Amino acid sequence: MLDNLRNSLQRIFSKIRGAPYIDEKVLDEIISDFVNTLIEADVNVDLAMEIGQRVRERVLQTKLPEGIPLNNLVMRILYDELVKLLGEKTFKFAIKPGKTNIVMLVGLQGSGKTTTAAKLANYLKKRGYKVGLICADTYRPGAYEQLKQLSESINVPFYGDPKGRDPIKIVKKGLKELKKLDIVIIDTAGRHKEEKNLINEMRKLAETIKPDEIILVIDGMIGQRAYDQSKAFAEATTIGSIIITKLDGSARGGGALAAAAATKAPIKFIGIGEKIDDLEAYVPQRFVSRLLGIPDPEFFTKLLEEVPKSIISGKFTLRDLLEYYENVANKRGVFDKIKDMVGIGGLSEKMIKKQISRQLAILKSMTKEELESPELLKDHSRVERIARGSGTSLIEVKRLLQQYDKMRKMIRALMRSRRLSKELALAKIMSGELDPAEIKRLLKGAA
Ligand SMILES: Nc1nc2c(ncn2[C@@H]2O[C@H](COP(=O)(O)OP(=O)(O)OP(=O)(O)O)[C@@H](O)[C@H]2O)c(=O)[nH]1
Ligand SMILES: [Mg+2]
Repeated sequence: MLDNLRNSLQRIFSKIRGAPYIDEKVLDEIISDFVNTLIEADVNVDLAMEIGQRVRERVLQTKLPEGIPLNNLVMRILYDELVKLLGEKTFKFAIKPGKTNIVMLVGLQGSGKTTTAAKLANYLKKRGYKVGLICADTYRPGAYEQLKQLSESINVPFYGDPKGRDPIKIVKKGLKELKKLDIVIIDTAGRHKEEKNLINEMRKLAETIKPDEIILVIDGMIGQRAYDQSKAFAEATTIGSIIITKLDGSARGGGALAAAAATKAPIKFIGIGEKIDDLEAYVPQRFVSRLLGIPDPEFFTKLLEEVPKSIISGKFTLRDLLEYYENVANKRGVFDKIKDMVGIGGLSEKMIKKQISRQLAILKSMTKEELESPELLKDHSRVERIARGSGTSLIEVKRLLQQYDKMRKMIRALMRSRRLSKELALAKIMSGELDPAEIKRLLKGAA
């Protein structure tokens, strides 16, 4: 669905996630990509630019919570703006109990009314309602047959009169026949010599039948023209809600959704394919999350949450490193992964083990206080004592301290940005899962 829009947005988001740092130049690149992506999806150009401008202001003006990388803020703001653009509010399709709810579908020729009528009937039937369909389209040859067949395929009652000419009469008769049902969906004509006649017929039908809900069906392929179209229909009758169809194929679907949302009309469903099951309730937050390739909207709402104190207050000490070496690094298979971290890439397992045993010796030569408070090791005489005591060299001790410092920064950054405990953060670093760009970003963020 909306392949172009989705691909471009996902490319932008992985760029944001992977960026080692975001300065104004990078931010402007991201925003310009974002704006172009919206315009390509047929979002109104002025609106797209306005959104770009607002993103920029919001990023620069929002105070970043402690320990949260700027990347998160940019992702969050883009997500928010997309949700705002595409609807924000979720409108439920309400069915009044104890009566036959009459739902009338209207829309221009070929917008997908007949298909959608059957999809909606199927959707509601699956949720336990007794649903029926009425064909009130007396213009389109074959309209009767089309809906009749669809009704049979989903096994719901159907009424129509292939010879009838008056839609009002047909609907009245149909409603009598189907009066025991919870919901009756009326499919109307889209084909008329003049659009004015279509609107007139629709208005008359609505005044006589008094449907509980009139749904405007809009073809997603018309893009931002959806704005004028829904306005025109809304002026003629009370449009209760909107269904946008063909979002599966359309390159302009994003524009159509945005345009419909801009009229403040409630978009309740979207059509995402030709098959009977290709209709879904429209929830903007969920829709945007899926567009961005992260199906869980919670991811975005949590991006700026401050990390619980209990997690980030944990301090990574030399004792933690000692314990890690003692517990984990002695196991087989870990050596390959940790050799980059301890700066001994290219060595055989035997050599690595030897290196680690030397590092262990260094750590074991430290006092309890030194293991807990590495700042004590700024004192050169302590470093000398440790080198002598462990049978290693000054250089080796200093190198270990450097490595420790790097790990400490990365762990702190990981604890804050990913809410990992100290142990998990260390395991992540040692597992070699982090790529160089991410390591650079963590070190920079922690500096
Ligand atoms: N890909 C795709 N095609 C759709 C969707 N909804 C409808 N269609 C197709 O659009 C075409 C027109 O659909 P109809 O349901 O006949 O449209 P209509 O509004 O009833 O047309 P008229 O009765 O002539 O006004 C058909 O080929 C449908 O299969 C959708 O969500 N995705
Ligand atoms: Mg039709």
